[in-house]
Amino acid sequence: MKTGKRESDCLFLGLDSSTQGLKACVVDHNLKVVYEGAVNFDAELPEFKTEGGVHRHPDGLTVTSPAIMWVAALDRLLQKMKDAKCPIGRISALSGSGQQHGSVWMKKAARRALRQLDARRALREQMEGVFSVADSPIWMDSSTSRQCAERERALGGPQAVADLTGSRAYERFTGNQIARIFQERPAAYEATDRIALVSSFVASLLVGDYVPIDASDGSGMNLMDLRRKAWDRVALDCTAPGLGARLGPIVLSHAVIGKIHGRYVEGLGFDANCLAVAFSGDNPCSLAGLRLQRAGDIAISLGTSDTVFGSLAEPRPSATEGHIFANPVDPAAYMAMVCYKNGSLTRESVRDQSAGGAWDTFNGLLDTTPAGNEGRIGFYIKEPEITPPILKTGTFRFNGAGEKVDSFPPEADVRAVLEGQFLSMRLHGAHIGLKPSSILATGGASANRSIIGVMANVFGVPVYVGEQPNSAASGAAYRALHGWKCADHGSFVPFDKALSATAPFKRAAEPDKKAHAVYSAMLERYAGLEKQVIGRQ
Ligand code: ADP
Ligand code: XUL
Repeated sequence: MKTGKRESDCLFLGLDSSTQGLKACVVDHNLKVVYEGAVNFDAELPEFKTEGGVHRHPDGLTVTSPAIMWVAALDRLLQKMKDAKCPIGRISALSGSGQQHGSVWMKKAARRALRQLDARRALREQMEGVFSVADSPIWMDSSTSRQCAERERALGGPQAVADLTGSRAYERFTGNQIARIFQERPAAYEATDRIALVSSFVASLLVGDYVPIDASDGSGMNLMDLRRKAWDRVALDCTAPGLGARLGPIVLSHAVIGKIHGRYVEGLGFDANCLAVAFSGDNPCSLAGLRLQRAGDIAISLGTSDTVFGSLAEPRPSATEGHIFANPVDPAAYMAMVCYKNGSLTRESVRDQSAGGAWDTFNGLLDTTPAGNEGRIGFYIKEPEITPPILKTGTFRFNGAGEKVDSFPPEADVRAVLEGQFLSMRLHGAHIGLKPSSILATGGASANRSIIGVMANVFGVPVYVGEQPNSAASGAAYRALHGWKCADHGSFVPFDKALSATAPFKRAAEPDKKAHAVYSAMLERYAGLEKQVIGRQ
């Protein structure tokens, strides 16, 4: 399909429906950012009463977000773009990113509503009542241990599930969430016509129809055969009956999935020919945004979740940790990742308790303590953890002699939370082949140079940052450009060829050799204490 347009006239939009908010990034053909905007769920849509974008349920394990909140946020963000005079009419292609694993449950009425979207009425009003499950389970949920055990039994054990789908069964992975809803709310399952991921759902709102799930975000479900990029029949059947029809097809991540719906042409001035490229997960989109292609190029994202990831030619899925996903920009490649639930929100809670709620104070306290924290090591498990799996929450502190203690001085807590997080990333990342020669840091906390400094020292490599800390939204915009180029060319164009401009990253932290040696010596002790904490559950 020839688009018939000059690239230099075109703009590309990336959306990122993340845990705490919805963001937009528009770039030109040189990847120069021409617009950025955001809607924060807690602050700007207070009627949904979320904290950090989510509802935590009393069982301590179930975490959901209202699907209609994501709908309301999209209208609000698009209006902001219009009000800011973003040149919407020049956007030739759009794509998006979504928090991974979350599921959106739609009744038959949803498809009708999507197809008939009307520019004169709020999106929210038109989508109200079309969900069979109004509160979407999201990635922070850890309530499906039973369903995970059932999946591993049905498919031949954790290694077999990992070999097939790229990951052993994980509580937050969509297939296990679907199994729980089928078991506990059969009527809701029965009433469901389509189950989308957060990414494909937001795409549906823009295209005005159901759209396929992309292979990269689809890898986070425990349902897809990673190598064939197709649903696995046995994995579907052990989840719920009639699931294949409810999930719809899988496409490659650079595929064009449709054009923008007339509602947005009429109401906001989008070009009727604006293409929609398959939406994907936030981590895959960040991989695209950071343009990680070579082994040893590793990214660490410090967002609501913390993740460590990189590109990989040959997948070696692990029965104990980490994930392998289809690569979002290269159909022949993969990506490896480890994910932590105790990321920014856990750092924030230490900041609030020890530093009066201010990052400047937090950074100041960090500077008063030496690398290695005089042997103190802490595990701050505010949320049930994924890596390693620690479902019991609490703070576990050890002094230099390895004895458990009840408290640290505030400055030691500040250092311990950061050192613990980065030591864990170094330890577990290495287990799945993520050994950095340099690190690209992204996500909200990557704006903090003190935090980045500890990262550089723990890993002993330089850390780079991009122009804007949100690589998921810019990555989605780059993927829009990539998909548009492939469509224009009529066949696959390598990502690095499609993106001619060089990556705008700057060196933000250098490792200090002495500090790095301290951390290398600490790693074994850290691993031993981690085993103790896991053993206490
Ligand atoms: P999401 O995963 O929802 O996309 P972001 O990547 O936008 O999240 O990151 C949001 C987080 O960034 C906030 O929860 C906040 O703790 C963190 N953050 C923002 N600025 C700083 C800072 N200067 N120092 C440390 N953390 C920060
Ligand atoms: C990845 C994961 C999180 C979410 C939210 O497996 O659970 O990183 O994608 O960012």
